[in-house]
Amino acid sequence: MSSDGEGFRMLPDHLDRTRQQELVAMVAALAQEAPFTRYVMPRTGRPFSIDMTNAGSQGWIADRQSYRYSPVHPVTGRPWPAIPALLLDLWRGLTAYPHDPECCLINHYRGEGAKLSLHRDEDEEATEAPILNISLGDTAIFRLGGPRREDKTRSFPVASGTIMVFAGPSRMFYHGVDRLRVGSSRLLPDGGRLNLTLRRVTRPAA
Ligand SMILES: O=C(O)CCC(=O)C(=O)O
Repeated sequence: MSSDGEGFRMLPDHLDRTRQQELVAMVAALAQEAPFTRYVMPRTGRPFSIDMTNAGSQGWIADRQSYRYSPVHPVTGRPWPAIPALLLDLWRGLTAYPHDPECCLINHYRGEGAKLSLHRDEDEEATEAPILNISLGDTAIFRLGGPRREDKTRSFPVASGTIMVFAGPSRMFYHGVDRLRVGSSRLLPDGGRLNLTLRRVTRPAA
């Protein structure tokens, strides 16, 4: 495990191969209920280079209007499937946060050209809650900065089975994915990478 004193923890190999396979199968089942969608960015309408879906009472969506949370899938209009117990157990075991997450955003990086530009997760009310990040499949070159966009950034590889926790100050740090090391893992039947982030969206009642 590595920890940077700013609330960021990285746990390589936290998930063994069997657990990773279990999570991949779980995502496939969730995607039957809530299909992966290619969102577009507000205003420009430019498509993301990755596909997304969600589990939970809240799902993160993007369209020409805004980035926001929605209780229903933007295409099917149905509520998102529940967050599986396995993921809730990871959250409860690895974060000290006393309330469950409400969203599991699932990103599918299919291969070459798939990336996520530097951004902060700031559409949640409960920004005091950590974010738990799970990587499956191809290694990502992850970029982590500081609280301001202009802060210095560093990049490092994040392999399948790694969990990262962004708590404390690091919760609001800029971050993104530069690219994949395409073909570095055989976990996903068609290659690529899945990333799951567990998020608390609403602020729990006092
Ligand atoms: O794919 C990743 O590891 C980063 C995901 C992320 O930053 C996000 O979903 O906001």
